[in-house]
Amino acid sequence: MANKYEEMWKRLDLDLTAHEGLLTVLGKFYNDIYLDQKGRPKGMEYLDFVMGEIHGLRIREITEAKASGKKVFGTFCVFVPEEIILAADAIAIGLCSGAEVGNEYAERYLPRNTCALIKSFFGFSLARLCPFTNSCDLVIGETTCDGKKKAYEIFNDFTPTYVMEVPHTKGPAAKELFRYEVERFKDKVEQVTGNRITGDRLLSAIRLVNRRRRALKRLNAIRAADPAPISGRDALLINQVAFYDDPERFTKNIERLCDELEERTARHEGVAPEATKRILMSGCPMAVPNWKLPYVVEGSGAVIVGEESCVGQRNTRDLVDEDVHDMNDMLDAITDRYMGINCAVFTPNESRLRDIEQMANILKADGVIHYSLQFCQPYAIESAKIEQGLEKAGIPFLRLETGYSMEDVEPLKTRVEAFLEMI
Ligand code: BJ8
Repeated sequence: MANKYEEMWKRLDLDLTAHEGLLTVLGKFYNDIYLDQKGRPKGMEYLDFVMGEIHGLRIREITEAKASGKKVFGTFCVFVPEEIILAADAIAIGLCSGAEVGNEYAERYLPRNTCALIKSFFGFSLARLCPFTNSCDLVIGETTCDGKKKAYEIFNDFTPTYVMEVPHTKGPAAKELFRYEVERFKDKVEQVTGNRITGDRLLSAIRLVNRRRRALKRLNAIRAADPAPISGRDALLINQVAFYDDPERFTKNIERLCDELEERTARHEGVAPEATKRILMSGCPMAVPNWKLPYVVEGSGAVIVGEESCVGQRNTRDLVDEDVHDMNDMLDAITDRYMGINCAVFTPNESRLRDIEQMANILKADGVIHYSLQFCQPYAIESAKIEQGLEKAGIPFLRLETGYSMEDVEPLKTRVEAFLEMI
């Protein structure tokens, strides 16, 4: 029987056969990693539903919104201010992908030793498997790492791509540059949408995105409880879905889930017994469906209690100041908030170490596992400094490098088990 979304996928120019294969594999993967968990909170049913419909209902919503005149912007980095997109009554979607798909296409343009995240977004797009990219009116790139910024030049030949300049230092000149870029981005979004971004619209978008961040911060805070009320896999999934879902609906559902988790905590209930080894993950962002390491860590008997990552606390820690009076104030507040993100592309980036230490203490982590994607120089190189710093602070540390393939699951498991034993 034909899938009820087949016509829509055809119109989006997907390769239907390959796409069906992808959904089958992902469905099985999701079952094994997510649905087989014991004692999941009831509120995760919403996330299961969203994931089940991620290429279906969500794409239909986006298609209908486009038919009514809305524009869609795809992003790859948490440095792109979503508030500006929403203020122009447009849709913002995170496009990073976490699966080894379409590598043979990606490698026609990119060196083999390119990080998996970059290859993956090329692969998904060139293999005609990503309904999100194909729904975009404009993709927004950024000059963060060298790999991404050079890849966008090529990507622009397939999908219109606009690039924001993100500086690599955090001094006053860098901040001024980014403030200019925020304004240039606002002009671009207004031009593409044909909608003027007024102060009122921008302020409500700031409040909306802040509400979502507050809900995610609340979730992070609840995870300090022992026993842990939610698994790291589920918390990661929530952070991943935040990039795709309608922000208002998502926030309501996460607030409800947090109510449930707080009740669980009060009853001293958790997903793993009290005193289970608690791990803080830190490093490169994990995009859907990059669930390998959390699966390995939790499958080895530990529980993940936090993510120092852009799909995690780096994306939620700071809010945009809402005490603003005019457009200038708001653009300044957006600049301040975004320039506080501690991505490894910045130098120096000492505040990231402080963040990790603080998270490890608040969340009562027994150890930190640092994850870098193979060929990601910023995170792999920075991990040496993180190791030194955590050693000084007496926090056990394990450094792992991996890609999206499942071939190294066993060696990873061996290293994680040895680490858990040691702590
Ligand atoms: S703010 S972490 S989302 S750039 S893994 S593509 S860095 S080679 S993803 Fe990131 Fe923005 Fe920074 Fe966050 Fe390059 Fe490394 Fe690949 Fe990476």
